[in-house]
Amino acid sequence: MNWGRAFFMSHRGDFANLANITYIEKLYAQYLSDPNSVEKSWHYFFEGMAFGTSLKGAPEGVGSPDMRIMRLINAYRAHGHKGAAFNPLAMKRVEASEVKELQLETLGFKQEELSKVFPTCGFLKEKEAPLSAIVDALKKTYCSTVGFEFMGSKARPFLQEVIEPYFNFPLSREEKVDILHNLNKAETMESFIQMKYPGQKRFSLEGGETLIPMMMEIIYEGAAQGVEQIVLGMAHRGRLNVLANILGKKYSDIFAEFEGTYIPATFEGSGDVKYHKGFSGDIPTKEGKSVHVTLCANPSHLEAVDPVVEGKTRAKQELYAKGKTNSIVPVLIHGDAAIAGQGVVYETLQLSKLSGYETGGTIHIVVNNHVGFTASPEETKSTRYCTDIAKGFGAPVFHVNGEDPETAVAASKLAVRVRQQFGCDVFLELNCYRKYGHNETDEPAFTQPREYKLIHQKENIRVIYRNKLVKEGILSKEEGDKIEGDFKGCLERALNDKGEKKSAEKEKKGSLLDPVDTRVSQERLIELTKKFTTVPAGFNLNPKLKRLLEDREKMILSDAKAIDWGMAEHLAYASLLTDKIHVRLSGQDSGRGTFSHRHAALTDQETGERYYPLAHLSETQAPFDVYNSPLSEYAVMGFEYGYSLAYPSALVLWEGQFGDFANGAQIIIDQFIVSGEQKWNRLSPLTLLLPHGYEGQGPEHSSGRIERFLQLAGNDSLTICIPSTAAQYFHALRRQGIAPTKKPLVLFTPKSFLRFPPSMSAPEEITKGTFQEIIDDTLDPQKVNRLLFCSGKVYYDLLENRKDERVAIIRIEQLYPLHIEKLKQVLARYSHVTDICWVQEEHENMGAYSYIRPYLENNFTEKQTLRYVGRKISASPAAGSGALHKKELGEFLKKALE
Ligand SMILES: Cc1ncc(C[n+]2csc(CCOP(=O)(O)OP(=O)(O)O)c2C)c(N)n1
Repeated sequence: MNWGRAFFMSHRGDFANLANITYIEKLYAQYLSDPNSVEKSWHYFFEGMAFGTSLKGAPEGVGSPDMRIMRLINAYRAHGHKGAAFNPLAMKRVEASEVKELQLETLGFKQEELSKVFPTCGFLKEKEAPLSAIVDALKKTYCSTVGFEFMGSKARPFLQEVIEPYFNFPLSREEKVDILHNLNKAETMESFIQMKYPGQKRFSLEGGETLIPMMMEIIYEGAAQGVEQIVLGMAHRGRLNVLANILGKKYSDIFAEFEGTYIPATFEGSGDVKYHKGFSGDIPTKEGKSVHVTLCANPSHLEAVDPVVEGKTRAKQELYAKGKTNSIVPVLIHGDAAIAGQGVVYETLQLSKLSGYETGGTIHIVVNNHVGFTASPEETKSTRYCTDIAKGFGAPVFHVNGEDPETAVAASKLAVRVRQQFGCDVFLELNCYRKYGHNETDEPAFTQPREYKLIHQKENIRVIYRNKLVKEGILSKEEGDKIEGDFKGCLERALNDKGEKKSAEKEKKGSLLDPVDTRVSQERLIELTKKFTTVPAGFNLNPKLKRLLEDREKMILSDAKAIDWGMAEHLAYASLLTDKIHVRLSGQDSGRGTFSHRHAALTDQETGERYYPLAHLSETQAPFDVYNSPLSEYAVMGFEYGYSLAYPSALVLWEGQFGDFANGAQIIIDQFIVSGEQKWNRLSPLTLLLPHGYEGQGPEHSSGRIERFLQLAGNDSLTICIPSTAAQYFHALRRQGIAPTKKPLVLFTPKSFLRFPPSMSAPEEITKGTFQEIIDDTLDPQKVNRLLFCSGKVYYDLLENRKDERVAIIRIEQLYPLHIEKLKQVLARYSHVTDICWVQEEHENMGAYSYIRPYLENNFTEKQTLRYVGRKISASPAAGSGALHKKELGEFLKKALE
């Protein structure tokens, strides 16, 4: 029986009558000669069939010769990497013959058939060849020093074309000598620092020096394929090497940082350790082009920089390449333990194909030294490879051997071509080792004795490669020695240069308390409102939204306090956009708004198409982008932070669904947004919109954790506001868009009172007002005998329950930086009042209380004291039951007002 026919009969029995089978077999023959000649669905069907049979094994000797060979070829395509020799630390090489899926018996062949002639199905030039020759060629192709995984990739036909038979990008003599130069630089720089600064941490690249020629190839091949800029993210290991030998940071500057007397003098911040710093350089290529490479500063927190790199790349693509992705490419260098363990890697990859976040594919290099600090691979991952996450995204993976730099370089060239041609992510896993411990003073043999016995016996990669070139006659031994000698001389000279000190470039930075004129005339706002409340003819608007737009149109004309928060936000964005300020807002459900208040994306009720009214204000306006993000905080906030760094003139906003969820991105907040300026002199104007307010919705829908942000703030590193009216929201947004001082802004925004009439504003407050850091009461101060200071929603609870006109309520709308002068002015008006409370709805150990207390007390008269009124200390942010929430509220309001 024809085995292929049996397969169809058993697997597709429902439609497989004989006529069908003849037809399918014809198609199959056509597919075998040219996989692209059959219709796509058949293409996938045949692929799946061959793959499926290779997985489950095939009955011996069954099937047409073509089909049997295709099964064999596909088995190598899918499983060849399991028999490839890319791990220089393998205690024993796994041969292809030991891999079950590649064994002849599994694939339905008998050993006796090895000498039998079979069709080669296009794998070899020859139409036919003995089975042994085909198997040999397959082994050379798929089980050499590079392991390929690409079965789920759209680049598969292209890759097969390039790889089969024998993956081989011939390198010129010049390219080979270049590889040696790069290995030499990589190794010599490390050993030089080790000699001159023994015992200092540098997170040496030794054992993984092949990274440097691979990176160079990505730059060179990138330039040849139209790349003009690379945005690079990497962790500690090998970073100094990349800074010097790729980006061209002066060796003397690097050495200077090793000196015990080194104090950073280039800006006023507190700085960072040398292996976290960013840098950028223009790298000339052989064709006379130049590639600008930017290495992003990053914290110790591994992989946290990934989404930042993506956001930065996206912003650059929009700014400099009209949104095209081919000339600006993100490259991420990972460690094996980090890529396998850190969830942000997954979150970042999840962004890779989404229209609001895609960057045309990232080139990933995983420096797999088979150890994470002291942990062995079997302790750090459940998957076969540390790169297995790539498969879920259809990204090809090339596993290369650091001891075969030529193939690693060739695979890097291939990775660039795949990225440029298919716009997808691609992974290069550089299998290597770590010559020393986690840092240079660590003893690695405590935990990896067997590996380190092997590592100590190893010849340096540079020496292995130099000997290879000498053996091949490409280089004489003397030429090899000269390359080493020359470079050492260069390092010695740099060591003597390092004394030069850079003088501090003290930029004059504005204050966050400088007033900013955020007013917009009513005529202009009316004009803009007409635009964003109109949809194109024929657009099927939901009737409720039709009413909402009509209401918005009326709000701006009304004399009453009719402008709600959704409208105020629209007015702020519309005015900024027509001032040519790009607005980008992203977060879960940001288009409509979690609380159905925004509706910046309207959906046609018939076609499902989206219309963005704010993108249709004028021909010359700046772009308006609002994106519903995937359900991630960490990566999306990181992305927006990166975007804002590269596009500081834009108003970039990340919105939490509830402020409570922002702590999923705590690393981005702590390590980048708040401290980035102090550590790296990097200013980000990112805005975080964090819905906050106690409304009885339980512990995870109440608090954006004001206390955390206040504790993090210092050095005027950010602004923290909690506006209580729609107009204040408008002014805060506009101020952030146009203020010359570009710093992050954390805006605690309301939820239920998005539509709460007392918090709405009259047009006048928008057209004539400005952001008020502190809002005093309007009572006659002389009659006041109690002062209640507060922030946020509790103001309205106090107002509603106030019976006594002698109790003044003062709102602190900007918590950081606190406007001390204004605070003093307010206190001066009530200097006779001794009963002063801080009232908050948050628990005593949360909210702004601990932060604000000293600021208030330091400005009190001797007779004045501060009383805390609010919820008691608690480990949980809010009560789970609505009734308990109300009871607590009632109790503390009573204390404040009675
Ligand atoms: C998020 C995070 N957790 C823990 C650490 C501490 N740490 C620093 S390096 C390291 C091991 C990293 O291993 P790997 O990713 O394989 O890179 P390698 O150091 O081997 O190059 C750990 C756990 C860290 N820096 N970041």
